[in-house]
Amino acid sequence: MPHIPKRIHLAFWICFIFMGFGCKSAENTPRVWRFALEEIKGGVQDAYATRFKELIEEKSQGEIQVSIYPYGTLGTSDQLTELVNNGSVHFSMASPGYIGKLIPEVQVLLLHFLFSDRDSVNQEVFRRLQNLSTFDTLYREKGLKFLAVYPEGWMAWTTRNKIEKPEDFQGVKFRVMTSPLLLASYSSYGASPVSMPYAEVYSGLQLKMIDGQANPVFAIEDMSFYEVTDHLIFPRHAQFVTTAIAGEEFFDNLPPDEKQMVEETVLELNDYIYQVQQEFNQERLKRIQENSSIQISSLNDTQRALFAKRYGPVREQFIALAGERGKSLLQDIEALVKQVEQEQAEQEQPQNQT
Ligand code: 6CS
Repeated sequence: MPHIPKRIHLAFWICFIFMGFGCKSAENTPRVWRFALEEIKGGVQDAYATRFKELIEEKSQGEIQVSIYPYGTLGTSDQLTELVNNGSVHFSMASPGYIGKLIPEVQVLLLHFLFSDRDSVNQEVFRRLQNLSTFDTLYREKGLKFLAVYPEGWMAWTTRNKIEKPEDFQGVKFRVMTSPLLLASYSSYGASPVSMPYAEVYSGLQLKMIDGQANPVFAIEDMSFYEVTDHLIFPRHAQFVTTAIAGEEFFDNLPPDEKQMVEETVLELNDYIYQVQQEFNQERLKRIQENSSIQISSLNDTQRALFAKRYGPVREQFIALAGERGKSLLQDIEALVKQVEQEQAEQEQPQNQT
């Protein structure tokens, strides 16, 4: 009888026990890609990952399966990035509000009054931002593969007292994600910003440890923040932006056809997720109105201008945090927004009659 090394005996028994007492060949066993989210089930990130899963499973003809881990199952946003970096998780979302601590330049996506006030312009800007090679370089320096950048909707403030002008922020303990630029942003309005993980915001508001927070409407509904605040204000100062990432080592070791499959899939998701976030934000605003008596208001252009004026010096603070590469990323985005605004304005002009 041939000698069988102990390790192979062990492998056989593990296989026998865990695979239904019949060892499937490795070829027939689907590989699992793990995708972790910073949001709970039913949110925009979940819609993104669910469509990614459907497309990958279809394109790989079931050879690859995608398992989705919603917020709360694996850890905080910072911990998810670590898990992707060490290969325990293959994909995740990495919002600049957190990953900006690790990659300061990406905080450009948190700047207020940077994007257009027009949704059609922003949709096109985000589509083109996808091709900026700067993101790829910056993420690779941290062992991550940048896959996509997309908005999840306009940020709204939920607060105890109404805010209409920067002075109303005086003494307001305002919760932000952990990026230093967000702390600087709300300090510029006179607030007292506090960094806090997403999962603690509801109890923070309820226990009056904080007086307000900013998030897109779908998240305010998902996380029930409207239950513990009195005002929901639309300043249209910024979009909530996130990025989708993979582990660099994992991605680089994929066969070329699978790399291409991932890259094609994220491009296909661009327009899809833009529509989804618009629908989710509209639907959930209705739900909030039906289920609460929260006061809903919007800042007018004059009020927005007062906030924009106060915000001016924060751009310099961003450059101090993010250096030359951050500065040129900012200039690239500003130029892109201007260009798309101009293109769309030209398209809307009535054609000259001949
Ligand atoms: O405020 C936050 O921390 C979170 N907000 C959203 C909409 N997504 C993820 C992030 O963790």
